[in-house]
Amino acid sequence: MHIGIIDLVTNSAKPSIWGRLMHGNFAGVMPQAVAVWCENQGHEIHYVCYASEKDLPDCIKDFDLAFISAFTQSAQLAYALSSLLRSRGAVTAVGGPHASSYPEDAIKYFDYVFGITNKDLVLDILRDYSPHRPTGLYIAAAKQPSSLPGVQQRWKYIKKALEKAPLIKVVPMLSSLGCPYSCEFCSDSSIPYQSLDLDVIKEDLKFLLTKFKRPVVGWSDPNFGIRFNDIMNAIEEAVPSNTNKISFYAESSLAMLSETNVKRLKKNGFKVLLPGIESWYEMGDKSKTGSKTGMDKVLQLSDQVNMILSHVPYMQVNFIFPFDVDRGPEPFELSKRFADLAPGVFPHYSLLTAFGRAAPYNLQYQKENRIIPVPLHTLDAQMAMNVKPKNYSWPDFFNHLIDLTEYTFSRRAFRNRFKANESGWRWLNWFRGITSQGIGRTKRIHRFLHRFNTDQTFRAFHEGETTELPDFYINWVRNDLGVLWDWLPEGALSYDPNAYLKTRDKVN
Ligand code: B12
Ligand code: SF4
Repeated sequence: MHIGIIDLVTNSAKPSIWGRLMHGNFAGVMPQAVAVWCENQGHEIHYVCYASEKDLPDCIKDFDLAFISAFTQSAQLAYALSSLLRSRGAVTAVGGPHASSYPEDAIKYFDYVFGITNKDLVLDILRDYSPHRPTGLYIAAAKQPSSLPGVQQRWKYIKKALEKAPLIKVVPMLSSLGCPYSCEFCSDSSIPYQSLDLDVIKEDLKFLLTKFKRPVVGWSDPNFGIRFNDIMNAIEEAVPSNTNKISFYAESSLAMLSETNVKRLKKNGFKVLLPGIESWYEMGDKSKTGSKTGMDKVLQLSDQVNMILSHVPYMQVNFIFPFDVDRGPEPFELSKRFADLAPGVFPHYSLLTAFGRAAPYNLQYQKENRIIPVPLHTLDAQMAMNVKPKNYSWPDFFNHLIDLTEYTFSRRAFRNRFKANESGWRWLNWFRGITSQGIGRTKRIHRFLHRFNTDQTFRAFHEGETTELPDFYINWVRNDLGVLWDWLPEGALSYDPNAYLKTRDKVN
């Protein structure tokens, strides 16, 4: 068979400067793993990392079967692409965060929708890939795969994706799946933690040293380093310590980042750490702050983060607003104090988003009738938000967010960050700060807030008084889809925001 594997790493036909430089580094491990599994069965594979509209001609081939990998923010792009590929005779399948979060919507536009996926599930489809229309088939394995193809096996696909990353090339690797913590908003809160084969990881690291002078590896683990000593021993066996031959990036929890562990990370070439604080009032277990909340938590974590930054040159810390415990200006003011006390960190603010059935807690929001059906495409956790805040009016919330973002991307904050960072890294923070990751985002949120204040229908939609989609959202999707807008199936901008509550475990 001629099989297409398309990884949608953006949802935009024309991405920002940051996106143009970085999108090639956002390619997922799973689409590449699926490519390896199909190739090993003797099929002809065409892998595409879709990073902008320029890649579209590469996606439109005469496939027998096409797998599309999509985050929810790429849902409409995936639906449009599926309808275009189906018109050329392909059977289509979707996998990735969107398929796991909104399977009941995705089955309207794909023949197959993959939840948790392993090799057997993919091979089953290769044996019988008959079309399922108008309603697709949702399929999911009982548990996460126990192994996945390593870098050597995925190499030709990794190489192809990295052609889209002109500046820094980050190779995606995984050392574990799932997580032992259970943060209410997270898709991994109910997925048990498991390590992947350390021997494969060692071989992969040695292999990478033959491919790049100084490889950069980004660990895609939901929470890297849970079995800290095991993974460090494996890295040390493959790459001699203190040589900085490979640079590593990882998302891990602060609970794991004690000074002893951080020193070992430094020795092994870890350059970028991205822990989540998420909330000043909750999730104390993963930051080892226990029952400490508010300013006590700010003081403890700013100390810890400064300690980490004295060993590892770059840190982004992730926050989510507004949790149901958040109320008034305090959570935002606490984040400002944190920025003052830990000026070297790049703060990343995500908006509370209930991605369909991704996390069990989403049922609660659905029960409370608080989910607003903003188009899936706009769910990037950056500007549009689909959970009605519990203790804020919409304008109130966005005013607080703007105030915080302006504070942490003010001239003063830029200066402080610049001074607190190591030489080369300070420019990365400066650059991120002036793009859509910092000041650029503030401007966009301002425009968004302006709508709440001036457009009655926009406000009514967010208050749940009407389900009629404001033109603002329609235009947003149309602009981003580019020429694929014409292929978006009718009705594909709307969906049932409470489908999880209605169907629970059943999708088909
Ligand atoms: C690593 C990671 C990233 C990396 C790498 C992304 C990538 N391309 O894989 C980076 C940093 C680039 C990233 C970026 C973003 N991320 Co992210 N990220 C994660 C993280 C931490 C781990 C995901 C992972 O790789 N797990 C390992 C894989 C093997 O397991 P899995 O995800 O469970 O996948 C299983 C199935 O879904 C299936 N599957 C997965 N992909 C595919 C593909 C095919 C073809 C098939 C058949 C099956 C299949 O098989 C897997 C094994 O069972 C999760 C959080 C988490 N705790 O899971 C968030 C998460 C996936 N990210 C999320 C978001 C929102 C984003 C951003 C929008 C953030 C932002 N505002 O910029 C961007 C979007 C980037 C994009 N490509 O569009 C959300 C997605 C929710 C959703 N429904 O869309 C998550 C779930 C976090 C959350 N809020 O809960 N992310
Ligand atoms: S620690 Fe991270 S990966 Fe684990 S459940 Fe919490 S947010 Fe998810």
